Amino acid sequence: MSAVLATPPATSKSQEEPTIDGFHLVIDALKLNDIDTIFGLPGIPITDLTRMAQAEGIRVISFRHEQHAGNAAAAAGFLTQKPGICLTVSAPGFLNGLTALANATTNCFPMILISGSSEREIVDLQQGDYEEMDQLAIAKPLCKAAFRVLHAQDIGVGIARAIRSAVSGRPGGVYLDLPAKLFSQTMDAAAGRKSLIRVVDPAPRQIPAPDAVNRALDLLRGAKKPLILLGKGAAYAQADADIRALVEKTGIPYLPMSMAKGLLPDTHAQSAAAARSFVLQEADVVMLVGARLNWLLSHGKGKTWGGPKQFIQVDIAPTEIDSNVAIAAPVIGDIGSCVSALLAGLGSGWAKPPAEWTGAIAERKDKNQSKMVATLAARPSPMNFHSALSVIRDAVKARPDAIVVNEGANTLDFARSIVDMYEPRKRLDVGTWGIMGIGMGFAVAAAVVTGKPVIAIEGDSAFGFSGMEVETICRYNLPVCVIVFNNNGVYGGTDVNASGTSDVAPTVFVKNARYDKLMEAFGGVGVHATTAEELQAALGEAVASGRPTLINAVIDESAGTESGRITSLNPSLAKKK
Ligand code: ADP
Ligand code: TPW
Repeated sequence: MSAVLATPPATSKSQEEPTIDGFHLVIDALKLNDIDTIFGLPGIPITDLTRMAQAEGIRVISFRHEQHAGNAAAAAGFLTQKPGICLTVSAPGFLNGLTALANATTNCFPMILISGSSEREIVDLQQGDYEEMDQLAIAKPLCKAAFRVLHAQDIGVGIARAIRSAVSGRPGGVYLDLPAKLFSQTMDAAAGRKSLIRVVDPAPRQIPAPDAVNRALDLLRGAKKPLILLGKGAAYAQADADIRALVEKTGIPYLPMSMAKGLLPDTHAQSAAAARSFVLQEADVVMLVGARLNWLLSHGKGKTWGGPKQFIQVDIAPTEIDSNVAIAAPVIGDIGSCVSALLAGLGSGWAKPPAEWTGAIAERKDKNQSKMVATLAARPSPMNFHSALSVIRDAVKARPDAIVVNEGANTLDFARSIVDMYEPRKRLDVGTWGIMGIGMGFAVAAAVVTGKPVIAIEGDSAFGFSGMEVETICRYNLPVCVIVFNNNGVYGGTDVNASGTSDVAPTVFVKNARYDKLMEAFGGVGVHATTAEELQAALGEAVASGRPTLINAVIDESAGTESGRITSLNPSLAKKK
C-alpha cells in the first residue's frame, strides 16, 4: 500500500481531514473529462461504482451481456468523438467485453473498456482468486493501449492516459484495469482532487504537410476519371461541411463506404453508388478519405479495380499508407485539416472532371436505378428483401434524422444499397469485420447519445446475437424500432440435413418464430408483419410514438443467398463453382 494511504498521524486536525476513495476518484476523473454516460453490467467489484456513478449524475446504462455494453460504448465513441465507456466485472465479464473492444479497435472507434480485476498478489502467483485472470496481458494485443492503476493517487493519470490513447491519432479501443482493492483505497480529498487531470486537447489536430497536399492536388488535376472514396473515418471526423464542399467544388464523383453514407445525401447528383462497379473499374485517380484498402475494397487490386490507377490517401495513420498497393500521394493528418488544406489549394481556376466521365457515370446510374424501380415497387407474398426494404427506405426518407443500425447477410447487403441515407453518421453497421451481434448495443447507444429514433434492420440470425437486449431497450424506454427480417435461418431457411437424422440443417432455425413476442414480454410493442403494408404501418407508428417496438417481418425463406454478397469469400461456394 502506498505512503499516501498509510494511517495518518493521530493529530486531531488530520483526523478531521476529509478523504476520498477510489470509487469517487474514478467518477470524478470521468466527469472532469465530460464523460456523462457509462455502459456496463454490475457485479463484484464494480457494483458500487455503477451505483455511485449514477448518484453522482453519470447516466449508467446497464446491459444484459457485456458484449453489447461494449458495442454501445464503441458506437457512442464513433458518434461523439468522446471515448465510450464500458464497465465490466473481472475475468468472464471482461472477456465478454473484449470482443467489443477488439471490434472497436478494428473499426477505429474510440472506447475504453474498464474492468474490475482480482488481487495482483494472488493473480500473479496463480493462487486461484475469485475470477482470477491476468486481464491486462490478455487485453494488450486487442487494443491500442492498456493500463493498470494500483494506487488511488494514480487514478487521474490512468484515466487521462486512457482517454488520450483512445481518441488521439487513429482512434481505437483502450483497456483500463482497476483491481478491486483500488476502489476502497482512500486519500486526502484535496490531494485526490488535485491528482485528477482534465485532458487538454485530447485529439490534437494534425496538419498535413503542404507538399503532400500539393502532390495530391497535382494528381487530381491531371486525372481524366477521378473518383473520391469516403470511408467511416471521414464520417467520424465531423468535417461534414468541408467534405461536402470538397466534393462539390471539385465536381468529382464519389462513392461512400457503408458508414460514410449520408455524409452527402445518397441522392446527391455526384454519388456514383449506383454505378459502383463501373467507377471502380474505370477511375484513373482515386482519392481515399478515411477509408482503408482492405477486403471491403478488394485490397485496391484485381478484377474489381480494372485498369491501372493512382491513389491519393487521406488518413491520420501514416503506417496505413502502402498497406495493399502503392499510394502515389499520401496526405497524412486529421481529415478536417487535410480537407480544408485541399480545399484551400483548389484555387479559383479548378476545372471539373471531363464530361465524358461524369456523363458515362450518369448514364449507368440511370440504367441501374430504373431497373431497380420495378423490383422495389413489387409486392410479392411473402415479402422479399426488396419489398420490405422499400418500405424502410421511404420511412428513412421521411425521417432523415433517424439512425439506421444494420446487420445480417442479405439484410445487410440489400439495406445498404436500397436504403438511402441523408445525413452524416446516421448509419451504423457490421463494420470492418462484418461482425454479427452489434445490433442492439449500437441501437441503445444511438438512442441514448442522440435521442433520435433508431431503426434497427436485422437479419433473424444477426438479431439473435444480441436479442436479449430488447429488455434493456424497454427498461430505458428507448425510441428503438427493431425490424427482424425473419426468413427462418442463417441466410435463409431452406437448407436440408443431408445425413438423414432428425436434426435440421445447421443454418435452419425454428420456422415461423414470433420475435415480436420477445418485445411484448418486456412491455414493448410487438408486431407480426406479413405484408409491406403492415410493415409500413407498424414502422410509421413506431417512429411517431418513440415506443420500443419489434416488427417480426416475415420474409420468403428462399429469397436470400448464402453469405449475401460476399460469396466469393465462402470456401464452400467456391468449391461448388
Ligand atoms: P471504411 O470501412 O469505411 O472503408 P475504414 O475503417 O477502413 O473505413 O478506414 C477508416 C480510416 O480512417 C482509418 O484508416 C483511420 O486511420 C482513418 N481515420 C479515422 N479517423 C480519422 C481522422 N479524424 N482523420 C484522419 N483519418 C482518420
Ligand atoms: C460474430 C457469420 C455472417 S452473416 C450471418 C452469420 C452467422 C447471419 C446471416 O443470417 P441473417 O441474415 O442474419 O439471418 P440474412 O439477411 O442473410 O437472412 N459470428 C459472428 N460474425 C459473423 N459474421 C458470423 C458469425 C455470419
